[in-house]
Parts: sequence; C-alpha cells; structure tokens
Amino acid sequence: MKPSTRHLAQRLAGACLAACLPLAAAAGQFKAEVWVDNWFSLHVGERFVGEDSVPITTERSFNAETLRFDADYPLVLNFTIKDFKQNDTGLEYIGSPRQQIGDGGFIMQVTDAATQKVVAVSSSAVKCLVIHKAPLNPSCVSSSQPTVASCGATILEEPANWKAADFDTSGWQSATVYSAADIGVKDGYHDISWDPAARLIWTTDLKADNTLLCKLTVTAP
Ligand SMILES: [Ca+2]
Ligand SMILES: [Ca+2]
Repeated sequence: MKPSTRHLAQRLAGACLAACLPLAAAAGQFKAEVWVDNWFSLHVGERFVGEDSVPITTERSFNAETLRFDADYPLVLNFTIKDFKQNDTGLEYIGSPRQQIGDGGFIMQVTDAATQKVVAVSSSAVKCLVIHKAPLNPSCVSSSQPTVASCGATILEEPANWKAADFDTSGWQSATVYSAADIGVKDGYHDISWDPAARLIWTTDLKADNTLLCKLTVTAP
C-alpha cells in the first residue's frame, strides 16, 4: 500500500471509529411520531431527542413530527407539551374579535426499528403534571382588557429530576383520552398512520391546561 493510500485508509478507519461506534453501542433505534396542538419536546431520560420544528408562536401550528433516536429499554419518554397561549392569562388573539381560550391535544406512537412494531403509544397510561393552567376564571375571555389578575393562573416550576427513570409520578394525573372531534384534529394528524392503540390525550381540562409534563416508561416488549 502506498503511503498516501495507507494514510487515507487510516483516516477512513478513524472517521468510522468516531461515527460508527456510538451506533454500534446503542441497543435500539426508534421512531417517534407526534402530533400536537400546538408544540412539544421529547427527552428520553435526561437526553434531549428533539422538538416540534414549528415554533409555538406560529399561528395554527398543527404539523406532525417524526423524530428518530437511539436508546435502550426501558424507554423513559418525557414530553413537554404546550398549548399556545399569548400570555399568562391563557388567552389567545387578545384584543381581536377572535379573543379566546385555546385548546390542546396530543397523540404519539413510537416504533422499534428492529421489529417495525409500535412499542409505545399515548393513552391513559401516560402520567402528566399541569405546570401552567389559565384562565382559572374563564369568563375573563369576554373582558376587553383581560389580565392575569382577572383571569387567574396556576404556574408551577418543573419538578427537579422529573425526567429521571426513578422519578415518582404517583401524584400525577393519568392522561384523559379524547375523541378526534373533542380535539378538532387537523392538518398533520392525517399524515400519520396511527396505531389503533394510540389515543388522543390531554389532561382533565382541554382548554385551561396549557403546559404539561408527561411521562411514560416502556419496558422491552
Ligand atoms: Ca391550541
Ligand atoms: Ca389553552
């Protein structure tokens, strides 16, 4: 082998060591498909996997999203889910004739690339904590100048370590399952072939519950 060829071969081997080993070390490859009104991010355990590519401030951001990631079972799926609100009143289109309390909606499924089987879905098995709830007084929607004081809001910090595998969600609510009509599914929702077990979920109040932390742990099938 000529020195220049050997050098190239060494460089290629070095590139593969850097790029190929992490793939080889991961036990599994997964695809998460998500539709949400309006925005989400996903961590698998503490590791950030991805987020809705359309900013929440985009009007009518009803796109579906597909994220691919490597992980080991058990999968600890940690979703931060947000319904759009213009400010802490929980309202949107403030000051316009369309001023309203917006509503949410979320569905997801995770497919194991090795088997092409859906291994995780949104359902009542998902545990959620509402960390932004507003308005508490829904009649403020008819106010010409709604304020946080008149609307009322409950805003919490994220619990420390909520993404950890051993975080205790026994105090969190089980997700509520909604119909497609309840949610008013649209746009990207219809781009995904949903597993029959994947359900549209939110917490108990589709309108006032604006920011949710939702957690689902999936053991090896
Ligand atoms: Ca919304
Ligand atoms: Ca809302």
